[in-house]
Formats: sequence, structure tokens, C-alpha cells
Amino acid sequence: MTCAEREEKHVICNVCDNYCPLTAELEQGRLVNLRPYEDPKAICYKAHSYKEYINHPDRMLYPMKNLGKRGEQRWVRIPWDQALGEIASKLQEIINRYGPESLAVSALVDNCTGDQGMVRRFMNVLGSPNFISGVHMCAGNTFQVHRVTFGTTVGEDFETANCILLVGHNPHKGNWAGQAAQIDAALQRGAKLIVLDPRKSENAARAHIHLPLRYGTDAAMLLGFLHVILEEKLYDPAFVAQYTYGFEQLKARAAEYPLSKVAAITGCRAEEIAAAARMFATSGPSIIPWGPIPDMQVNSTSAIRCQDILMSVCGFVGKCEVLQCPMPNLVSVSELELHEQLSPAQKAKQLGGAQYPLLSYQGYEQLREPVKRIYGIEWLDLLASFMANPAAVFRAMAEDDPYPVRAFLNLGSNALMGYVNQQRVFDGLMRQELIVAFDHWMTPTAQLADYFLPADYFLERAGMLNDDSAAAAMLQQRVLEPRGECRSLYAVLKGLAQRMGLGAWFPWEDDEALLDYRVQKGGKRWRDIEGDMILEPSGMVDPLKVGFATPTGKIELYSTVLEKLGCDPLPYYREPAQSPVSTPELAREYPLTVFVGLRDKANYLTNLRQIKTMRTINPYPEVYMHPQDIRRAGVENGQWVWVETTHGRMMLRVLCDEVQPEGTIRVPHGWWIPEWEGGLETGLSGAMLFNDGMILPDDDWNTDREQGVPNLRGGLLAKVYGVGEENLPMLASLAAKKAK
Ligand SMILES: Nc1nc2c(c(=O)[nH]1)N[C@H]1C(S)=C(S)[C@@H](COP(=O)(O)OP(=O)(O)OC[C@H]3O[C@@H](n4cnc5c(=O)[nH]c(N)nc54)[C@H](O)[C@@H]3O)O[C@H]1N2
Ligand SMILES: Nc1nc2c(c(=O)[nH]1)N[C@H]1C(S)=C(S)[C@@H](COP(=O)(O)OP(=O)(O)OC[C@H]3O[C@@H](n4cnc5c(=O)[nH]c(N)nc54)[C@H](O)[C@@H]3O)O[C@H]1N2
Ligand code: SF4
Ligand SMILES: [Mo]
Repeated sequence: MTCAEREEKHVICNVCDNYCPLTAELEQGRLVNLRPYEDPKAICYKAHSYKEYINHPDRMLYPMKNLGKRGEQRWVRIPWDQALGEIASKLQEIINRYGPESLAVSALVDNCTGDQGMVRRFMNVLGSPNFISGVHMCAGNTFQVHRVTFGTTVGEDFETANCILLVGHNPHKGNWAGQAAQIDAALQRGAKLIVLDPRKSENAARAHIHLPLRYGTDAAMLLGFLHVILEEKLYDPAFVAQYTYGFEQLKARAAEYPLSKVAAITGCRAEEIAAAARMFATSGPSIIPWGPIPDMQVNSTSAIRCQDILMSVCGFVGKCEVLQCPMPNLVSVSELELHEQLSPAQKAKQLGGAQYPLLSYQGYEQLREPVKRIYGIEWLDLLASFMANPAAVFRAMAEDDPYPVRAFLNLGSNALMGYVNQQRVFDGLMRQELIVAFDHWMTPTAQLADYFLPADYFLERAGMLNDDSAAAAMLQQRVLEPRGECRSLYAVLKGLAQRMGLGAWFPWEDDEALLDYRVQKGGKRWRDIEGDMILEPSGMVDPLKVGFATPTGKIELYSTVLEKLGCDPLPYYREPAQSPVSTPELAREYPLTVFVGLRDKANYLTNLRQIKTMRTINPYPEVYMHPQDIRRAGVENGQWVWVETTHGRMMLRVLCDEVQPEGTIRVPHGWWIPEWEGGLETGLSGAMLFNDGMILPDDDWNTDREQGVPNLRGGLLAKVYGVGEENLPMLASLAAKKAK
């Protein structure tokens, strides 16, 4: 074959959110293989299933309209022009009646959907502050905590780290293959590994120190680390003096957590905790790679603040913990979002902002001036900043409290399943006057929609991964033409805006014109650089030289922002409302502590269960139980059971697992049965039976005080019992059915 017939392009894998750089091999224009690019050189089997994904018989290829009542499945194909026209006029009608705040949008705003700031732009020019995203329970909330400490985010550099502290996070070949490879390389260089995990995870098994703490006690554990490091003077006094604010107050707080107390809370031995703290402080520079474990606890903000404070007092910030900011040689996502177009009156209507200010527009007020001073822009969006509180949005949908939300755009999101208190999400969706789903599949959320718009796949679009909190921009070439009539997110938003008289805000012809506009700021043309994998930053701001974008200009160990918001300015630990410690009575009826997570190896969040090779690896939703707990519950390995909390129940299959700590169970996230018929009769293809959102409350007692993030890591009690015989035929049919 000649060179012209063989071609290579590069893409950023978006099958999961590790964004591994990959090389696409093409022969005569056809994609024949994906292989790892370099640094990190990794690819996993999820990515290798791309052919099955793209060509799957259930992939939605055309715009559809539901002629039935909400939840009935009477879909007909319609042309794009009709779909966009009808959606735009219905949306306008709702806005005229209830105000623009009656529109809520759930979206994953990153390379996944090819967003480039366009979703928020659309909402801001329309006047709605009610944006929510699943990353509320993930990096989205970590970054807002980093912001109050550093004025921006930090990201870890594995290559220069001598010690890695994993707070539950467990990258391995089947989930975050790229990061697992970076840890492999660091360990080979002789770096130390410390793992906090109740289970002996893959990384815990190879750690120099593994602390098997009780679920949800990370804030207490890290306060114990601080106690040791401050008392034994293992911190970096020069760094502390020059760059931080509130060290004395921090010392007083850490003194409240002697190791005897921390050992009692966490269930780990005091000497082991001290050894880990010493290793972290003295074998550095050390990193704490981001992971979602502290993002879903009643002490989330405190646990993340502790991480920030640890890396600061030890002087690792600006070394292997890299301070990140928008790239000056690129039009930033934050600027493209046009937050200044949303009036102060509309911002003030953001749902949940007053109760949980940290994530919201309200919480950002004190940072506006410092951010402008340091970074030159007023609204810095660090991965879904200025978000409404999802629980408040679904309450407004279901109960008109404090005002009605009646239109919902679900853009690359599976909102029914991707939050908690799923029954109320369902109730809220059922009361909508307009729901639009933009996805690849007829997901459980899409089954409740009026219109389905078919989305392009990451290989079918050019893109750039840069969300103003990255060290560089990763570029992606388009490899394939979109199948059927699939379109990009930008095309959808532009199409709606044009039909609502807002077309002037979306002047770029298509995605590539928008990318071109962004890189022109640095004197580049998209067509000239798209063949590069990375666009390096130039002229980045260094807060170590010019000051931090916080009110004091320093790294705030004591947060003046939290203080003004009425929150504790220092990290603390509080026992979850439900636990064998705080509610021993309840624990007699519900003897097991629930942990949601430990993602299945062969699916991604609510996606990939329709892909045959993936489903073969993880055929069923499974609850992991210790053999003693199986015996005590009177059930058997492989049996279908109900897992019931004080909030609700879900169905799972028992998997006997000696590694799962006794007295605790693991519940998976994101299960539905794509091959089941859609609609209300099947519980939206099983989502109302098998998804974790059914057992998780969004009540205040189970959320983080500062950000309202729901707790999924301990602090919720459950019981397990066999399902009734009436369910067995349905479950047998599940066993017999095969993904396509
Ligand atoms: N109950 C509960 N909720 C959770 C979690 C949990 O454990 N339990 N986990 C949380 C975490 S860690 C995260 S990161 C968030 C994630 O939240 P989301 O990112 O919203 O994840 P998904 O629920 O998988 O929804 C993504 C949807 O996008 C579709 N999709 C995939 N690729 C594309 C694309 O290229 N274009 C478009 N338009 N659509 C695409 C998929 O089919 C899927 O329906 O969820 C959070 N929510
Ligand atoms: N295959 C696959 N890969 C994925 C995903 C997927 O759905 N499938 N999802 C992606 C996404 S969105 C995310 S956010 C990540 C999640 O990936 P990880 O960060 O690895 O999170 P989990 O797999 O949920 O759990 C990791 C470990 O945390 C431990 N753990 C649980 N609770 C606690 C606790 O309270 N404290 C501590 N210290 N440890 C605890 C668990 O025992 C488990 O060993 O994975 C990403 N990669
Ligand atoms: S871990 Fe696998 S699926 Fe995730 S980005 Fe990397 S190659 Fe893709
Ligand atoms: Mo996540």
C-alpha cells in the first residue's frame, strides 16, 4: 500500500474520562486500528470496543419525536429542521410563560460532548442560571475547593513525584489505564506509594503503606497526617511563611486531632498513620492525584481542603503539584461562556445557591476581583463552576419550589440515573413541558423525552481538550464522518439559537471554525496545528511570582472565602448521620454500611452496557459482600437480592468477595438493561430497579455542608434480603438475554 493510502491521525480517547492520547490508523480512509500514542502509552479494552460502539444496531442515527405521552415510546423520525424548529418555539413559549430560569440543562461540558463553552454560552444569552452536571459528584466539586485555597486548580506531575498518596483513588488497567501507567513508571523509578482504602485494592496491594480506613473517614485521617507533620515540624517553614495564610489557626485545628482520636475514628493504627504522614512529608516532592473518593462524602470539602493544605505546608505546590490556569495563547472556555451576559438578577435566582454557595455564582463573588487581578478575566470556570445545586433543580421541577422549572435539555448526560434521589428526578422529569435528549442511545432519560437528537461520536469530530484548568491543550483530529444524521453539540446549540433570534452569538460556521477562532489568539491556524497532539501554553501566570487569586493573595490554609460564606474556614471531621457509631439502634435493623463505587471494569458510568464484549465481562449488576455477611443475611452467592436503605431499594446479584470489609457492601453505579424494551412498564429499561440512585437520599443529613454533594462513601446503612419469587421470571429473562 502507498503512503497516501495509509494515514495516521491522533485523537483523545473519550470512551472514559482518562482521555488517553491515541493514534488512529487509517487505510484508504477507513479506520482500522487505535493504538496508544505516547506518554502515557496506554489503551484499554473499553477503547478497543470502538467498532462495536460506532456500528451498534441500537445507536440512534436520526432526530426523533415522541408522539406519545411522557414515557410512552411512540417515536417517529423527523427532519433536523423540524426538530430544531419545534424545540426552539416550545422553549420560547415556556420562557415567555415562566421566565428563562424555568430552563435547566444537564451536560458534561468537556471533550466528551465537544462543548468548548457553548452550553453555558447558550444558557447565559438566554438568561438561565440553572446549569447542572454529573461532575458535581466528581472533579467538579474538587476544583471549587482548590479554588478557595489556591485561586485556581492544581494538577499532579507524575514524572517529578517521589511519593504518591492515593486517597481511595484506584487507577488500574481497566479504568484509568493512562494514569495506571504513570504510577507504574513512578514506582519503577523508586517512588513511594501510600494508599488510603478500606479495601485491599490493586494499588493498596502494591503500596508501601496501605491504611485500611473506615469508609468516609478521609477528612479525619488527613487531619491526623497534618497533626503529625505540624507537631514533628516536617513541613517547609520557608514556603509556609512566604506563600500561605492562616498557619497558626491551622495548627490549632490540627492539634484537635491527636492520633489516638484519629485512630479511633478511622480504625487504623496510630503508628501506621504516623509512618504514612512522615513518608508523605519527607520523601517528597509528593503528589495527591485527583480522585473522586473525597468528592462524595459528608466531609467532602474538608477532605479536599486537607489535601490542598498538606501539599501546601510541605511546599509541594508549584513543584510536582502544578498550578493551572487558562492558556494565554488560547481564547479560554471561560471567556467563550459569556457569564457577564447573565444579569445579576438572573444569577441570584440560581437554584440552591444560597444554601450551598461554594459551587454557585453566589459563592464566587469574593473571588471575582482576585481572579481578574491575577488572570485578567472575571469569570474563571474550573470544570463546571457556577453550578446550580442538582437536588434543588429537581425539587423545582417536581414541586415548583421556589419557582417552576419546566424545560430540560439533557445534553450528553443521563440525568435520571446520574444524580441521587432518583425517584424525585423521575417525578420532576414527568412534570416537564419539554425534554430534549442529545445522546447516542435511547437511554432511560431519553425515554422520557419529547425529542431525541443524535450525537456524533468522539472519533467523528475535531476537538480540543482544554477546560481552563489544564496544563496544555490536547488536540484531536476528526477521523470518521458522523454516521447517519448525527451532529455535533455546537450544531445543535447554534441551530436552536438561530431559531430563537440569538444566532449572532454563534457566529462560527462549524466546530472547526470555532477551534480556529480559539487558536488564532496565539497566532495559529487550526488547519496548521491540528496534526499536533499538544498545543503548549505560553505566557502562563505563575502565582508563586505574582500572588494567588484569593482575597489574601496567599494560599489560604484558613479560608477567608469559606468564613464569609458562613462555613468553617478550617477543615474538620463530622461523623456521618447514619453509621454503626452514630446510630447503633438503626444499625441493628440495617447492619451493613454501603459504599457506591469500585466501577465495573467493562462499562463507563451509565454507558457501554449495550456493547457485547463489555457486557460479557460484566453481565449483571452485583453487590459485593463478605462471606460472613452473606451468611448473616441468609442469602447465597449468585442470588438476586434487594439492597434496601432508609431511602429506597434496588435489585442486585450477590457476589461473594473476601476483600470487601466485613460489615460493608459495595454497590455499583449506572445499571440499566439496554436490551429491555423502553418505557414505564419496564422501569425505563430497568433503571428504576437497578440503578444506585434509587437507594441514595439527597437530604441535608446525607450531604456535604458546603457544596451539597451527596455522600456515597459510607455513612449510609443498608440491609440485604432475597427478592420475591414473582421477580424471578423477569430476572431469568435478563440472564438469558444477550447484548447485541
Ligand atoms: N447515582 C450516582 N450518580 C453519579 C455517580 C455515581 O456513582 N452514582 N457518579 C458521578 C460521577 S463520578 C460522574 S463523573 C458523573 C458523570 O455523569 P455523566 O457524564 O452525565 O455520565 P453518564 O451518566 O454516563 O452520562 C453520559 C451520557 O452521555 C452519552 N454520551 C457518551 N458520549 C457522548 C458524546 O460523544 N456525545 C453525546 N452527546 N453524548 C455522549 C452517554 O451515552 C450517556 O448517556 O456522574 C456522577 N453521578
Ligand atoms: N471501567 C471504568 N473506569 C472508570 C469509570 C467507570 O465507570 N468504569 N468511571 C470513571 C470515573 S467518572 C471516575 S470518577 C473514576 C472512579 O475511579 P476510582 O477513583 O478508582 O474510584 P472507585 O473505583 O469508585 O473506587 C476506588 C477505591 O476507593 C475505595 N473507597 C471507597 N470508599 C472510600 C472511602 O470512603 N475512602 C477511601 N479512602 N477509599 C474509599 C474503594 O474501596 C475502591 O478500592 O473512574 C473512572 N474510570
Ligand atoms: S482508560 Fe481506556 S477508555 Fe479510558 S481513556 Fe484510556 S483508553 Fe480510553
Ligand atoms: Mo467521575
